[in-house]
Amino acid sequence: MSELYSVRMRAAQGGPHEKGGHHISGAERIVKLEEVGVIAQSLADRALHHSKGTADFINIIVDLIPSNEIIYIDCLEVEEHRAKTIAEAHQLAIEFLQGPEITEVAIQNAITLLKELDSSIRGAMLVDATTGKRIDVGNRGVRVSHMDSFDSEALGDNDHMREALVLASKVQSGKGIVGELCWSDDPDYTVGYVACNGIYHRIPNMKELGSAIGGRVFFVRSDIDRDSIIEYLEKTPVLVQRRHNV
Ligand code: PML
Ligand code: MG
Repeated sequence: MSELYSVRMRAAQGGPHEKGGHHISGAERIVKLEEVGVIAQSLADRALHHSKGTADFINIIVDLIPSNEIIYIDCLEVEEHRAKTIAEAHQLAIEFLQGPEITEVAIQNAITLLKELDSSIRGAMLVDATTGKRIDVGNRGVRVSHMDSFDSEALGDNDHMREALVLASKVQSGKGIVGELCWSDDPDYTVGYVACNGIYHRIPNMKELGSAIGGRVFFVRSDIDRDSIIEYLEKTPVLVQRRHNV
């Protein structure tokens, strides 16, 4: 196989994120050398034509991934659900997540943390699955990165879902992570999901149409090695492989 490159984009409005800019978009791919230019262009276009506004800061990083560092993991199975209201959607999320590993208190805290964000954070919050306490340090959140799927067309033609499914599969493969809750920060996109026990539960109406407040919570065991899980999620290159029933 020819060499692979990670191409990562993050975009903000009002300057760079680290100087107070407001997060607009982030996305990434792992591609062959000859695809790098086209992919970088399409990621820049995405940041310049986004429902959250036009980015005035776009950072695109390209770097080589040594093939011996890549880990191959299975894609989660997808289950589609129906919910007519936000209350119904959140009730479903609670039912899917709750179990021996994740307490109702932790889930309620996670929902509150997501609802009470005053603007979307680019990274995900880590929450203790027993106590519900947030355990990541600072406000940046954990930025899951270095992932893609070469089966991505088979994962569907909805960009939101395809990228979320790849990310959720990487997250669930992390040692000590037992679940995830997510809804989008894109104002025109209200579908969210819950990932746990090898399943990606897609749930409509997870938030108000028009709201730009969204994000992710990862539920983790109390004895997790926080630094090494963050290192895995942010740095280890992962390719997600589709299982036959996805
Ligand atoms: C995001 O846009 O950042 C989150 C996307 C959630 C995707 C849910 C789905 O459609 O499956
Ligand atoms: Mg978004």
